[in-house]
Amino acid sequence: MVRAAGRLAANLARWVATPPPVAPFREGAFRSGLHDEAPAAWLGVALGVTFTVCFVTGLASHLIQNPGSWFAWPARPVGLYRVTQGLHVVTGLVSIPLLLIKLFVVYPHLWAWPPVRSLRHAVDRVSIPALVGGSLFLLVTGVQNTMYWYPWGFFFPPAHYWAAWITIGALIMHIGAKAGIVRRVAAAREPRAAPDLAEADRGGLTRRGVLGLAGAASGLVFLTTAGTTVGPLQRLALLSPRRPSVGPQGFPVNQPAETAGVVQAAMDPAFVLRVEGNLPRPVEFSLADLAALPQREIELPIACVEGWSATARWGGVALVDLLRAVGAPVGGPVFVESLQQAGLYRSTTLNPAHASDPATLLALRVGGEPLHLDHGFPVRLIAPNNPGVLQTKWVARVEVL
Ligand SMILES: Nc1nc2c(c(=O)[nH]1)N[C@H]1C(S)=C(S)[C@@H](COP(=O)(O)O)O[C@H]1N2
Ligand SMILES: [Mo]
Repeated sequence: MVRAAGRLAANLARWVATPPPVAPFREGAFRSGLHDEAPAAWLGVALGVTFTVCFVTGLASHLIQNPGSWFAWPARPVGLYRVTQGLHVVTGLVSIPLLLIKLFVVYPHLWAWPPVRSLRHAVDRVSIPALVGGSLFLLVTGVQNTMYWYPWGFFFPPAHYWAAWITIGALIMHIGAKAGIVRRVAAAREPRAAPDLAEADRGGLTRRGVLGLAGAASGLVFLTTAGTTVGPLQRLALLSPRRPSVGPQGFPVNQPAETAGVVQAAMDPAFVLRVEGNLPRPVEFSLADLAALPQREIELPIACVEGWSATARWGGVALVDLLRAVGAPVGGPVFVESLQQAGLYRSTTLNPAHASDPATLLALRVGGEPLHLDHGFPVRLIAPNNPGVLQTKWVARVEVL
């Protein structure tokens, strides 16, 4: 009995010590110096930075759209969301070539033998499927979202949001397991030049070369996508589905009036905007009534969650002026609802900061002209530092909460 157990233990030890005789497990199966820890470490550092920025900005966007009682997104600076969401989309896109090259550099480790060397190694190996699977899921669904391409059955925002938590948890475990390697690589000033030269002699890519390739590929992705929000780069934005100046009145449309099913109601000459809730009595405003109220003109960006953003000069009635005109208190939240009958973005609740900011408009004009039907004619909401999804178009009802 004891001897049988001893034999079993010895066999097990031998099995663990000897790699299986098939190719990927064999010692020296991957000879390229590119699968070295130095390129893996530097790519890891770059991905650590892009993923962290992408996660924090994504979390901000999620909280703005789903605020808890403890979270209030400010109305100033007016272009903050434009910057955070632009960073979210661009860091995500730039991560794609970095991640693909990193996976190429490190995949031989999948066949490391023995499969588990230590507790730290075990923790790292458990985190890898979550990290790789989560990252690929986030990058693929994120790109599809920017293209309005929803081939899957699930709803994008919660799936993307929860996958981000899983991925970032796995990333923290991964950083814990690999921090030592990164420190070692960063400390070695002249990272073993000789094998690098040998690689170059054979005409292959060097370790420096693979990092250069990663830098060039992510730089190219940056240059061909950032123009969706960075105006001067617009002409280079070949890979972006939206350019900030292309659309009616010089900026894009996410949801046209036709698909929102509002054409008739929006064009109805009997259109009125109803204001009700916490005020002496409900009041209805025709377009002529709205035009008779004090008018303001203000330059504000519109910044969509999908990354595009554009600045326009909006004109109309400030929400605070409207509230004062009907005798409603200023300083509380305000609910704004569209003519649109169905759809997730048919209404929004402005938090007190946005509702009381004098730049928050019920816009009637853009660039000096009446709004295009697809931009929300006759009345749309435009608030400073507010994500595009919350800038309700075809506004028909304002409720003071
Ligand atoms: N009623 C309504 N308002 C809406 C939407 C919508 O689907 N329905 N889409 C929002 C989104 S996602 C964005 S980015 C902006 C875009 O405004 P634009 O079409 O004028 O550029 O409108 C917002 N307002
Ligand atoms: Mo949007």
